[in-house]
Amino acid sequence: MKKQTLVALAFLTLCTSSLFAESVKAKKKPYNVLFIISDDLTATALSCYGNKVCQTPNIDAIAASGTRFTRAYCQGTYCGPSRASFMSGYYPHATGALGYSNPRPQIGDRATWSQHFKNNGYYTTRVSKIFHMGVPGGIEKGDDGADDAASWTERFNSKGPEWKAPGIGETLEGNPDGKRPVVGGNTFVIVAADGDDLVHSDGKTAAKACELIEQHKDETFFLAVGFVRPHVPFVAPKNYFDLFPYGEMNLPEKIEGDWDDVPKAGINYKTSVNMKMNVMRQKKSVSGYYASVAYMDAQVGKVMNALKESGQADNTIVIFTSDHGYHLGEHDFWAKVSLRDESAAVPLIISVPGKKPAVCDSFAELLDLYPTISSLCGLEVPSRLQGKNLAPTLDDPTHQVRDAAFCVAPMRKGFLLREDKWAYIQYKEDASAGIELFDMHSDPLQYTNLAESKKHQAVVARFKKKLAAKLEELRDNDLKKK
Ligand SMILES: [Ca+2]
Repeated sequence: MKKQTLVALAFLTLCTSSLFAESVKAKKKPYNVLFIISDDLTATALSCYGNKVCQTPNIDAIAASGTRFTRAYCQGTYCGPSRASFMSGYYPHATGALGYSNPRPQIGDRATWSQHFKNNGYYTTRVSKIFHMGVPGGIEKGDDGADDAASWTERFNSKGPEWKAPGIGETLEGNPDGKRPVVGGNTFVIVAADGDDLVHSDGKTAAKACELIEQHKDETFFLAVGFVRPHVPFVAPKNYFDLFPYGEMNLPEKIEGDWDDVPKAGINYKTSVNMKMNVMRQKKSVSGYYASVAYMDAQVGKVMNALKESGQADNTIVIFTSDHGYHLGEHDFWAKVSLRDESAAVPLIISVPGKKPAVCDSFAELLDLYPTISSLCGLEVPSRLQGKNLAPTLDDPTHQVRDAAFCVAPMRKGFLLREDKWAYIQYKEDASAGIELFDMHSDPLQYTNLAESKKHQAVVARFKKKLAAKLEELRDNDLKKK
């Protein structure tokens, strides 16, 4: 064969193979989605958000490969309204889903977030808690809770023993003389449990998620994995408790007269006082919470490992978040519901293959997940959705999506507008149950309420108007046309 012919043949082969590569690229299957959500997890408990005691290497690894949002907020500060909101794509006061039911009656046949993916050919499944489920009650039963069947191709629950798990247990709440036995319900209880990770709900959830990834790796999947820790009861295998001896736990600084300038509605529903927890029990609460976080983080690691082994990591968008935050003794507040930053802010990491890791300070809302992930996967973004598309922040972390985050605490008829400089909290739509205003530049831990200060009345007036306009805007939506 002549040299020229050989060169021509080589050139032709090169062209065909690159054409082939192009066509494979064009036909490449759409991104899978792996959505991991923890329950009652405050960002402040994660090492990638600066916690020095509680180490969360597996969540940190997702943050190291994705965009970590430093100012992400939930839309409702407890399970029911928060989950109904980001799954439906509407604010709690748009659907009226303010309690523990799923939003289906309010949204009619409109597709929820996962249902939108299902309608677009995705194998769509959830393991454990995505819509509201009672913890520990619903987990002990292993039932569907307030789940929405139409949102999934398949769904799986992870029954667990919760507070009944054998081990060393103690009730911390309402137990000043130490005589109260370990109890169920939404109560501060710790159990350093016998046995391994698989005894508990989250261990089973991780195992099922790993199995599903392997089974469905050749399809396009939307897999939602809901861990129930660190929601109370703080139950985890004993080895996780050994990492956090309670005597070594530090409590947030306590300031004399901290509650004096706060309206009654602003004192959280669980406090060191009404829970009758002395400093020892407060430290045991922090230790139990961290043990639960470390246990949950280890389960996240198992799922991420299965994704890697499936060969799908390069084609899967991973999201890690929580349904709301949590107090661990700041202002002597505990748990959720409060509209302070510890409770209203959430950890949020979005990792998209091929995009540079980054930290983004734009205000983000969990409500943004539905439009953002739909857009990243090339699906239509329904114009009726009330969230914003965060995708531009993943290419340019300095991009600002909104000037304020909005969050509610229906149990307290409370509203939060969180701007860069100000956190404005109002109780009742007419503000008759009080207002809190914090200067987040000079007082980031929110110790001084400026709502009554003469100097700040113009700021308060501006926020009153802004809140009324926000409520009006979000209530003016397509849900009226049933
Ligand atoms: Ca929750």
